[in-house]
Amino acid sequence: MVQFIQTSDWQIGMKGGGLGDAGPIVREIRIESIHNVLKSAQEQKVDFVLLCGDIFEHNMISQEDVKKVVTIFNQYPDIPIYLLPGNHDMLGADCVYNRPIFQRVNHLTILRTSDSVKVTDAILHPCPVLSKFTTQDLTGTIPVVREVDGIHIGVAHGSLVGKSPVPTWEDVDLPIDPAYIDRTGIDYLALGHWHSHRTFEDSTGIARIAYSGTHEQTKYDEDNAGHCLLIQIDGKGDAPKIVPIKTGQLTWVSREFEMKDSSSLIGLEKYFESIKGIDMVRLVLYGELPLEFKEELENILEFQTTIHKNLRVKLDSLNITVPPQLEAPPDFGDPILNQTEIHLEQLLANEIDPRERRIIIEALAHLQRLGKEVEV
Ligand SMILES: [Mn+2]
Repeated sequence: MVQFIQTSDWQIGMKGGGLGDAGPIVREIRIESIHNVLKSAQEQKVDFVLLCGDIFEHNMISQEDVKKVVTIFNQYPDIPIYLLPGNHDMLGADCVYNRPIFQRVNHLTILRTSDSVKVTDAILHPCPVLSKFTTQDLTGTIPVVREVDGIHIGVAHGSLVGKSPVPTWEDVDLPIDPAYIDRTGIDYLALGHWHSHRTFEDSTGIARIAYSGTHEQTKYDEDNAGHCLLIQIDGKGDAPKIVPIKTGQLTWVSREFEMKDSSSLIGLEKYFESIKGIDMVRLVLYGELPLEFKEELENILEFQTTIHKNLRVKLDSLNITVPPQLEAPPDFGDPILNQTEIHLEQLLANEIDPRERRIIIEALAHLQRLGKEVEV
């Protein structure tokens, strides 16, 4: 019997581009959540932990971040760790794992070659990434082991060809043939690279391939991220037991919200009330909102930035409509303001690009506000 924790894609040192002020918070939490992975290993008393690549975001990672990760490894000295480099922390002259600090971690083994490694009742078959642009099947080095004793586990980092839910780069990048299980007779293939947890069956319908996904979600469009896997295989040929364990701390939500009129603001506030515990919020507002409610919308959104760690709002598809009173310009009692008003109205009448229109409408709104102040 063999029992282990599978994890991958920690992407330590990730910039978190587009997350604004939350970038540094997300970076620190990614490091903290490593504890959730290794604590699970400790609690479950597993034989080892398997890291399936992209532990670091890149090989030029700061030594400070490296030391943070090694410090955590050292807090779990009884757990053997087997680490397969991926495409972000790829093997080569500048590989992060060439740094001397890693040679001193006694319970850490870097899987640098495709030589098999025996660990308790299991035989690991590592498939290290040697080129980011490889078109050859990464698992091609795994021997046929159908008649060989022991529980055989392939360890790789790449994309199962044809299994990506959407046809994206993930489908062709670092290819892995899903039929390899059937060809080689290995018991299980542990994969990294995709950030979502996924399992795949062999030709007999037994799930023998799994991505753990990243231990802590990295961006808005990932689903089922933030886990490690507890894998148990009782004996050669037995169906692996694959149990996801939650390790991620941050909660994410991404949603589109339609604005119809001013009552939509009440709906928006209710929605925010329902997601107040969520850390990371991405909102796409679309539809129409009368100009006079734009400031209230801005106030709502500004307040929400104090509730969530990150609030990203896209307003490109929201059409701010001009109320009738703007079309009949008021007399500001000031010739320059009046002239500006007429000029902006003319610009608006001739402009069809919605983005440009929004800028002109905003200018008109500011002008009206300014006009009122002048009156006072
Ligand atoms: Mn990768």
